[in-house]
Amino acid sequence: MGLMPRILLVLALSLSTVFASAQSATTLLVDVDHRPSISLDGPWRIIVDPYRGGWGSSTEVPGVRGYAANRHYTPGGQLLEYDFAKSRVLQVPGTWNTHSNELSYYEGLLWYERDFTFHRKPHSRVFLHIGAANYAAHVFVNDVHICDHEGGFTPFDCEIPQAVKDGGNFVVIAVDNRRKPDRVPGIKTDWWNYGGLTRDVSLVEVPEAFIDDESLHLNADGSIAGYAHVEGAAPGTKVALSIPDMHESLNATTGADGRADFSFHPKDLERWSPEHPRLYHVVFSTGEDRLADDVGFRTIAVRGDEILLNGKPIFLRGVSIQNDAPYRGGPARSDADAETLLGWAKELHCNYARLVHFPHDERQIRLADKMGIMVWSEIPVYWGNDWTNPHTLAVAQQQLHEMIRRDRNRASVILWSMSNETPDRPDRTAFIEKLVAQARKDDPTRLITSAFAESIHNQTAVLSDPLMKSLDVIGYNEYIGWYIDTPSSAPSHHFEDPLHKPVIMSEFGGGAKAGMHGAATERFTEEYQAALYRNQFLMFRKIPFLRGLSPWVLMDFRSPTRQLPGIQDGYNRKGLVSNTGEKKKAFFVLQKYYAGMQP
Ligand code: GCB
Repeated sequence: MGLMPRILLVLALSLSTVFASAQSATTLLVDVDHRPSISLDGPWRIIVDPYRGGWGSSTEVPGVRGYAANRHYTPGGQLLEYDFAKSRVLQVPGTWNTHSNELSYYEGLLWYERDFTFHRKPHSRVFLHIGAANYAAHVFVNDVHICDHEGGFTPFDCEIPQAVKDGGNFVVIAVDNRRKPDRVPGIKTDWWNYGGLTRDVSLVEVPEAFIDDESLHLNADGSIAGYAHVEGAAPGTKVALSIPDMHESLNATTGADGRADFSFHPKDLERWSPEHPRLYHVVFSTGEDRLADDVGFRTIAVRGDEILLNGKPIFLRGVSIQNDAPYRGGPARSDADAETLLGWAKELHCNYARLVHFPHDERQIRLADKMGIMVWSEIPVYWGNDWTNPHTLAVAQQQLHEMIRRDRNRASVILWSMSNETPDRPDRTAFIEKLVAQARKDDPTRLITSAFAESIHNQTAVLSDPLMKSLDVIGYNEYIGWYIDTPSSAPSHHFEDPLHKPVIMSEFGGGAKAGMHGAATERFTEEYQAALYRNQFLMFRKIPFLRGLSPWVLMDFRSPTRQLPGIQDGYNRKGLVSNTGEKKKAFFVLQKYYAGMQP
């Protein structure tokens, strides 16, 4: 066959292939942990695809020779230039960047495939729940394109309408983690861009009418209010709510919007707090569907420059936590990872953690609820973003929406953060103010914040970024003693808060290589880092509106921009603990400081 007929044949085959048009995935299911599901975690087959040939067409739409079809090579069969069944294996959840040296720096397209058996119940709906795929995902079941999703750190659900069969099935997911200016985050970050299906993947089957969203919170007047949203229900559908430990059983009916609203005054409520992280088992039910959750009840508010938990002023004794996994590396994704990270925070006597710079694994937030650690949760609007690009804004808004929807029932979460260290310019301010407005609408019960980069002149910091006026709490990152000035200069610095809002020192710190000792003036020694912390504490005494601290950072984490040989070797070394679990001197300095601050 000549070249021309072959091209025509491929074209004809491509056109004859029928693809359901892919809807963009929207997060639908909340509280998936409390639903029966079929885990698709474990070994998946992968094909690394830097030249993007897996689409099987010149456009990024799957063609007949594309990997989505999951065909198998046979010597006498049709030409095929891939075969998942013969390809290497990668564990899900996980990342390809820690799979092998060859993939350590890989940023691009990679295809995952896995077979599964399924027996569908009558009158059900089936969703593929993906805890997180960094960064863009294109999902196919039995060669039907079921959805696309953008944003690397939040869950999404793709409905599998007809494609799933009784018996054997396969799912192919193309994940693409190229950094691009219009993505969120943009091109430059101080963390590793771990690509892949980084969190759990499961199949969730629900009845035709099911609870896709629910929420309960405590109001300032002592009442509890909330709702369950029933997808696929006619108006007037009954929904029951039961909270056995409160001896509460209530009924409500759905309105035209599918929501059944609840409101009641609990008797003898034990409020959630770090000292007493009480959670109540709550159960919503409607028709054949039942959804349980474990929920704490507390209020969070600001009064002038104070933060009030349950009406009383609090100080946030915290630490910043990146999502790297202790010991193993790669993204944190297991109960053990969450227990180690938050366990160290508890050892430090923390009552708060800043989880940066993107929504962390849901397990960490659920554990924070149980351990009594208040949480700052953030979307990756970070450093430079494409402030005037509507697509970029839409992607940031989607990540904000998905974060709030996933974690809005966690009492531990007190702060939604819109951004970190963004430049003071009008288009940035307009961009983030849109996010603030959305967060207030999606969740009027929490405080809104952002972290700002230091802006210090003549040892004076005036908190005057125009974005600050839209926020409830100001986060300030300062690196006095590391990027600017010397550690011992800290106490002579002066802070002004013209807006009279509560301020959290959302970052401060310096690098130290675990086990490296020397003079307190020698950078990267444990002694330098410890001295830096001691000097910061002297400075904090003179900031009357300071309401919390989250030093940078709990544990050393991988970052491609940290290249000092023998010291950094690809890690940001500002951890209080090394990535292999060694506690540095500054860990104990902070521990003692926080011990002295406990109520
Ligand atoms: C910052 C950033 C954080 C960096 C840190 C550092 O201000 O918010 O993402 O990792 O400084 O180590 O420089």
